[in-house]
Amino acid sequence: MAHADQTYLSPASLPRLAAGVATPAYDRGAVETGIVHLGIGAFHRAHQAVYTDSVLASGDTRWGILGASLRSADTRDALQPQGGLYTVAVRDAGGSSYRVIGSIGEVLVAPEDPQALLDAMTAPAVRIVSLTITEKGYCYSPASASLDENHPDIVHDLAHPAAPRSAIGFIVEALARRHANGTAPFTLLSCDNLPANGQTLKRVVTRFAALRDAELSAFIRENVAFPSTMVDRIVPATTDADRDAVARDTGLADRWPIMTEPFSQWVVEDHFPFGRPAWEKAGVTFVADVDAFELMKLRLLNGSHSTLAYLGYLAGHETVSDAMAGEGFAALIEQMMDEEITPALPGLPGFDLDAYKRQLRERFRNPALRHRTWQIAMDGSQKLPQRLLNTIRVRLKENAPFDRLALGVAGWMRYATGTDEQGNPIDVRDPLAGEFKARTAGKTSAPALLQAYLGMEQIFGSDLPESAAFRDTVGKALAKLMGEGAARTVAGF
Ligand code: CS2
Repeated sequence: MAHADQTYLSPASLPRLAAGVATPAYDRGAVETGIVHLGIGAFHRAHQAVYTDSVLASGDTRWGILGASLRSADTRDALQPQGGLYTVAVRDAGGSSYRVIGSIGEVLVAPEDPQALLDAMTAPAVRIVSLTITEKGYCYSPASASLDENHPDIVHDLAHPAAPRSAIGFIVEALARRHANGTAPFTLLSCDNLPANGQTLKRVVTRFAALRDAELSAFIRENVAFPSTMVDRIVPATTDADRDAVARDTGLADRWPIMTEPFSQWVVEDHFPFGRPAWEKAGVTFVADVDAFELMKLRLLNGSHSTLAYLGYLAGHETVSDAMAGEGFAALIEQMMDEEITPALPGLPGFDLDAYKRQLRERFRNPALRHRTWQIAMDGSQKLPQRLLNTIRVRLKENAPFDRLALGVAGWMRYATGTDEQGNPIDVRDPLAGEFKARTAGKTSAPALLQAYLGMEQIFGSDLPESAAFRDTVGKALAKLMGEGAARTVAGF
């Protein structure tokens, strides 16, 4: 932790930063709020806020970000005393470099004052509402990606539209108010790791709106743009040791600095009828259709990440780079990428996929990141379909083998039982954790466990449980994992 006598980062203390730390090269006082961002967590602060900081520095000050947390006050409490400023530490084996970001102004905590967030979202100068609310924030069923109308927040927001809890409730109420006032709508920019994230957001938003008012839903369908995006940057949770390192290296303490890697990528569909920042100046790629990029990233990066997380955790590896160094892991991931995922991807003409995959494995090996397997293991129920199961569906259709993908799925099944290979409890964080517990209680054999999980249609749909090839392949992997343990299974694969 920072010491009491340390000076904290703030607009007034900026001149005391160590030489070499980049700072906002623009007048923050002149910045207008053009973007409201829902879900102002570490990923947003390492990614979209950094690109936007560069646009502000290029002289276009219309695109300041107002951030909102939909749950906890942590980020606001950390950033407010710093005037919104925070440090981004970029780390790899060669060391760390630092940059102070100034694109975020105010941060609101939605549950404290939903009205204040709705006011911000109805301001005419706001042209974009962006989101990093994680998979579960979409209040949908992961297998079908359609609105879960029984979700408690959705039920609440339909009953109390003027005081919403969910991102979907805030978006629809803000659009309704803008429509009623004659203010043009905003563009909705999903930056979460979902396939066709713009289309998915449109589906849940218009469905929710239809449950309120058919005319409103039709208005949104016809007038609101939902460009899809592919976002990529690895951002491990910040630790107290990280805070100490930032204070030591930059000369100023930061209540919540962000740790990340040198790599960053953002591919966006260029559909912003009400204007957008010139993010291309900051390295963003604008395309007509992002699907192929998104599937490539979700299946190769996130599919491998989740596989490393479950099997790595079970084998006793604390971080992704530790897991990559474990016997058999790097080979498993490489073969999974080359033999099982690549043939199931749509083509990306002119794109060097081999270089992309090599770079991914290098990124996983980054020894300076300390990205915990436990962190990536969170919310598996929401991640499995787009990361592993959809690839398996393609392989099944082609009668092609998918043993490594199946081992990843089996790793999740074993992990989600909540007990590790030494009999110690696992802290399983997942909106469906209670259901895993209830379904798997007392089941000790692989076939019984498999049967218990396959009953969860919101994860597996109805097609996979009916596929004999799926049941056999995942069942075999699970039996091996339970018999030999993860380390030996991976080493011998
Ligand atoms: C990770 C992602 O935690 C996770 O589930 O797989 O956050 C991953 O680090 C990012 O998608 C990288 O862009």
